[in-house]
Amino acid sequence: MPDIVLTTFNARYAHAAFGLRYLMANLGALRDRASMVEFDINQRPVDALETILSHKPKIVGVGVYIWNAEAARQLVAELKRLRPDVIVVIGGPEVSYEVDEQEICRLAGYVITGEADLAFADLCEQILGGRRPLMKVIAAELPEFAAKNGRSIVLPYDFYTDEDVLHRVIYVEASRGCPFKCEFCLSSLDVPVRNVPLDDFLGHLDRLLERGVRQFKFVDRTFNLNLNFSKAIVQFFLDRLRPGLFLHFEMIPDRLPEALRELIAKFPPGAMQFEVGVQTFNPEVAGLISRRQDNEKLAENLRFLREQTGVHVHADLIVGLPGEDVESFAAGFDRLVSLRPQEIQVGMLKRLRGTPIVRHDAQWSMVYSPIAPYEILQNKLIDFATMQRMRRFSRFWDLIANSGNFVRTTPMIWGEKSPFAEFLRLSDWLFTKSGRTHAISLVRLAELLFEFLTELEELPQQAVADSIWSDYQAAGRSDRPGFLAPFVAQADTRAKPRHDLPNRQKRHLV
Ligand code: B12
Ligand code: SF4
Repeated sequence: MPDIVLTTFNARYAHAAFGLRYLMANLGALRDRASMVEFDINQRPVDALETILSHKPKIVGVGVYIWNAEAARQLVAELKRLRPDVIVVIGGPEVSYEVDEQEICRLAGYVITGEADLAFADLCEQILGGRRPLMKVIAAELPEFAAKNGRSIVLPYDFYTDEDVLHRVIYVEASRGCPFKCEFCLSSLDVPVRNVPLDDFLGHLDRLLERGVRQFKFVDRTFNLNLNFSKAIVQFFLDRLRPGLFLHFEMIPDRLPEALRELIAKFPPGAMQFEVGVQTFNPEVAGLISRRQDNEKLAENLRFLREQTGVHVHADLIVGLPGEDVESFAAGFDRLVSLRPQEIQVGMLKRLRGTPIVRHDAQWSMVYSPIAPYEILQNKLIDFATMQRMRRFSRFWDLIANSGNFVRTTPMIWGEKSPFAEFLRLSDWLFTKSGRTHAISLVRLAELLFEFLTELEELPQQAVADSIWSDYQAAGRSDRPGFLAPFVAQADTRAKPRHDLPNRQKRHLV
């Protein structure tokens, strides 16, 4: 029976807990006395507790994040009721700030703030050695990847199990930290950027490839910060191109030097995905939230990616930033649509614990939900009712445009007009019609889209039907929906889908 159980609730089963694997890998001599049990937020905390207690642990370490704040609180509360003798150690971004304000921190025996790769091992050693520290809140010293003196972080990749390799996203990390200071982001509080030891890291990537991993998600905040480093990693994969290889990177959008461009352009369509944080195109708003961004360079880079590479671009915009009204957001959205990223994530601003965005609360009358993920409810420029419309806009954009289910039909929604204005009109209409933003089947959505485009936008029925039918088949379906029967033949003209890519990306490719 292990003395230490490390646990967390992931956002979904497919997301493995990378942080816990770091903690396991760095337990040193205690590694054999520890085990890791993971859950996802769709599982009941009480059932998770039963599994955890069946291991009869002395110490339970819980990873607390914005997506599991409530589940983790319940787990710890019930655990302490049942087994007050078990020592609970919590850590993770959600409990690294505002510690005094959180019930889970009051309930836990210890809270380790920051990067606990080494600090968790030290604490366990003290506790199990009968030397319990008096201080409840422990600020982890910044661990190093290649320390000249003292301990270095051990990379955790051997802790991905065969089940992880088969069924889950494999997270990898080439660097930690971010040099930028965007006030809404937790990474703005991070300390200097540190690279992992390259050779060791590439050796691990090689072994993961050998074990069958094809999809790698880099969690680096700014993958393209250090050119030589990012080039070496991209070149590594280029030398090992194989069917199904899929690499996800988060990029700073205004930095794509020629040398990196050349390498990226060599990857086949769909093999790379870039998450590009645009957030706002309004320079005054960007200034207010301390975000440095060259909009012209960003646009040029996006154009390059879309015109000269097969990269799948996922770009982010935020609704509700201080100083940004709907008109300004609309202008930014339209500008982004014209740059043709495959996906635009319209994210609602969140007040993450510890982030300096709160300095705008009074001046811009920011009102956030007190419940995780702490989304904006209204501000001085966008009232609650309008914010709700924007939330629905975001959801419907995800269902229709980002999903890749309506690649050809989506641009018909605005034609020559403003994509924002027309999509907002559709979003308002869809909500009036269906009364919901979730649990709408694809066929129903296609039918509603047909009705909107032909009756409200007055587009020719045949053209809209052809477009929807072609999108429907491109998504790999052949059952002709009833509402299309008067317009299209039952013929199966499905394109052969690529089986080696994630679904959404695959649909955008067809
Ligand atoms: C992967 C990821 C996700 C995955 C989920 C992963 C999972 N396992 O379920 C997905 C994509 C679903 C996701 C979603 C979101 N995410 Co996210 N995500 C990440 C990301 C990119 C990587 C996390 C990671 O593995 N990091 C590497 C490891 C080594 O670091 P770590 O996890 O922080 O672990 C260290 C410490 O936290 C600590 N620690 C961790 N566990 C434990 C346990 C114990 C016992 C102890 C002592 C210490 C400890 O020690 C670890 C080692 O140093 C981070 C950014 C980043 N690079 O960290 C954001 C991040 C965690 N996400 C964040 C946010 C805001 C979100 C979203 C709200 C974003 C959005 N716009 O919707 C959503 C939440 C959705 C929801 N349902 O509410 C914030 C964190 C906010 C918070 N307080 O938790 C981060 C930090 C991004 C940021 N810069 O702001 N995310
Ligand atoms: S938004 Fe991106 S660039 Fe800005 S602080 Fe966060 S990780 Fe860094």
